[in-house]
Amino acid sequence: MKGSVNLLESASKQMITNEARQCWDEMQSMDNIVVTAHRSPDGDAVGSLLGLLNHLREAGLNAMGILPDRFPSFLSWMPGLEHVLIHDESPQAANALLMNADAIWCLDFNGPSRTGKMETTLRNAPAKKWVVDHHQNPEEFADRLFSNPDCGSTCELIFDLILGWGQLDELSLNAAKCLYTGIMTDTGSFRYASVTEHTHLILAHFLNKGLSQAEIHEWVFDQQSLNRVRLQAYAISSRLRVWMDKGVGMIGLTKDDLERFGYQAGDTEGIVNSILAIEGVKLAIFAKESEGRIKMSLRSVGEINVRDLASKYFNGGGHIHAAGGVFESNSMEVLVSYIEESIIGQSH
Ligand SMILES: [Mn+2]
Repeated sequence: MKGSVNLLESASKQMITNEARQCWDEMQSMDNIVVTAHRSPDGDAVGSLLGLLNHLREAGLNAMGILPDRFPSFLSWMPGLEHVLIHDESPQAANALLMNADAIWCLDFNGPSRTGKMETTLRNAPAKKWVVDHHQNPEEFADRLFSNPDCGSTCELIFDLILGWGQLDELSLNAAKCLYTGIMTDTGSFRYASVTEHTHLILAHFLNKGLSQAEIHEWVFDQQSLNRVRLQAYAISSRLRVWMDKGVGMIGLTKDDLERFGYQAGDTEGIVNSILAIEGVKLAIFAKESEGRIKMSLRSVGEINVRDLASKYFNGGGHIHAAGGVFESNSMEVLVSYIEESIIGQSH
């Protein structure tokens, strides 16, 4: 039997380096620090942003958060959101913050294009750019890149960063709640293969600090609007197609479907995983009409690499088992034909 692992020894090595420590030292003489994350932010994006932001502000640093667009309402309980600007809603103020920043932490994304309309300002900002991320193939735009595609969440990497700074005692319960949330949502509540002993050591540390995991699960999963629950049920009962012999399942929601259930950001989260829960389905495709195009979300189990499928067919990318992209049409029928000709036509 292997011996028990230690929190520091099992941490992601790239987070425990002199280079990572230098970020902390350099921040001490900085006037303006910005922490940002990707557009359509999920639990890991908002969790890592707020985990780091709370920690920096509690240490007396002048740090602000910027999200490209609004976070889903099931994350609105998270501490520190009052220090986060939404770029879509106040572009001038957000752009001014970016252009005046001394350092910009770029969390949970592997290239500036993942920040949508914020991309140009992010590229042009003279600040030092420090990336912490777990997506494959990071683009070379950062002054410092802390990337570990084997890690289950960016929140885990932020925990390791703070661990490497020697500041676990200073990590507050508020910051811990944010980091816990991202680890939870990016690992399907700690079930994916990316979860390690180290992940559980982090969770143990949080619980030891007094974090109530039952509360967080309830806030994230059990506060859904009636519309959202109805939309998710409708998606499964009326919009699911399965090519059982190919092990492929797909749900496509049109603009009309979304409007019928008063769609809010985050309402379709999790639908793609419920497709994968069907016995025999190895590839799940979720499609959602948005602004004249169709946004694609792909999940797989086993050998199927959805990052490759997303980049080949939907101009996208992501992880091996979770990826996304775009289909340049607003017709679900056209999309279904395209999928049948391309992906379904192939043998998996
Ligand atoms: Mn993530």
